[in-house]
Amino acid sequence: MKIAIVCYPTFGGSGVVATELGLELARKGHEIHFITYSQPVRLALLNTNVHYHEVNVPEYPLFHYQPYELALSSKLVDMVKLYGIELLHVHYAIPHAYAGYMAKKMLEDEGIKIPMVTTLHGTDITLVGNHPFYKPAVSFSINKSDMVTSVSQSLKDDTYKLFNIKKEITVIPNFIDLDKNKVEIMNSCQRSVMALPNERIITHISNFRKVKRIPDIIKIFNKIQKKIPAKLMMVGDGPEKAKAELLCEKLGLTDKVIFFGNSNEIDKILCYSDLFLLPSETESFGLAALEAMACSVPVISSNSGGLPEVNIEGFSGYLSDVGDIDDMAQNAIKILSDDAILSEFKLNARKVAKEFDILNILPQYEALYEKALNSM
Ligand code: GMT
Repeated sequence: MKIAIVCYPTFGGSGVVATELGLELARKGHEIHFITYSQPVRLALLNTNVHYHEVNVPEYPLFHYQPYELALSSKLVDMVKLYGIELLHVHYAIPHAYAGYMAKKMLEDEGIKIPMVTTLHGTDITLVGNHPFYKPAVSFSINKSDMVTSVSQSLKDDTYKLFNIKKEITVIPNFIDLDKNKVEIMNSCQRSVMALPNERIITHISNFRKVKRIPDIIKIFNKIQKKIPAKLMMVGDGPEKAKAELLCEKLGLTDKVIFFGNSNEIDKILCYSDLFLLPSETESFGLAALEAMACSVPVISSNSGGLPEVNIEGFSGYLSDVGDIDDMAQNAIKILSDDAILSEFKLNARKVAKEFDILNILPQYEALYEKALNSM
């Protein structure tokens, strides 16, 4: 199949999922065209099956806001015609499904029919999309998609609850490539550079937005390190980072907390981590938790959104109510204070991650694409 993938190219989980999906489809022989405003961060090498087309929005003083959706829909039309693309897979209802629908209509005018699959990732439903300014556009874009998927059952339920959706939504969970560089990374694991042998290493990875409850992470760590020698690795960048650095200073934690900024090599940090913290306000899936579990790192998380579908209570980690930092710290200490318990949780985390192996999930997307093509 010739498939166009439209996504946010940044460090967020949706961009990672879209990129890894495209790369795996390309390995299976499909021709993949990434269409976005900059090259997706996890898209390293292009080849005959992997193409990247940049959407440029010409600056013009008349436009107070530059019209990205307009440029994207025109680019989609051009690329579909030039490469004979058969299907659009857009990640996020707004603005991607919105622009995709316009492209479909323009192509229809020229006698070209092309199906559009929309994957919902969360922010377009639970955070931004639910805002009255966007709600009609989100409902419209979902209802006009040929096929709709969501990354968790929780997100599917929320979508039906919050919007007037007439389309069937298929749950296809996020996935992980379990074998990627595993041996090489484990062999070059630099634990001794990061912490003393008796210290546990705790990690958090995100875009440091408010929804991630960054101060909770610092406060949980503060409680843990009073009982167990530990270091905290904070990976990523975003609006809450400066505040987090100040909080660490206030609590006297600066020599125990390392802020890495954005990283393309999170596997190398996760390989020496003992515990992952994700106390988010809401999380449609929690891809970062799955990435940690794939590296045998147990997870202490909130129980919001799709997290209970990924992190299994008392097995791969523990889940607490949003904001319950005492419970999260206690659970972390329970896992970290005993070598045997920690080893068991590490094994379990990897076991759960195996259920989300890309090899199990990819055929579900392929089957959906076939169905979408046959429906035209
Ligand atoms: O979590 C973020 O802030 C980034 C956002 C994104 O669009 O990349 O993540 C959303 O999509 C991910 C991939 O499907 C999910 O794993 C995240 O849970 C979801 N974030 C939220 O629901 C807040």
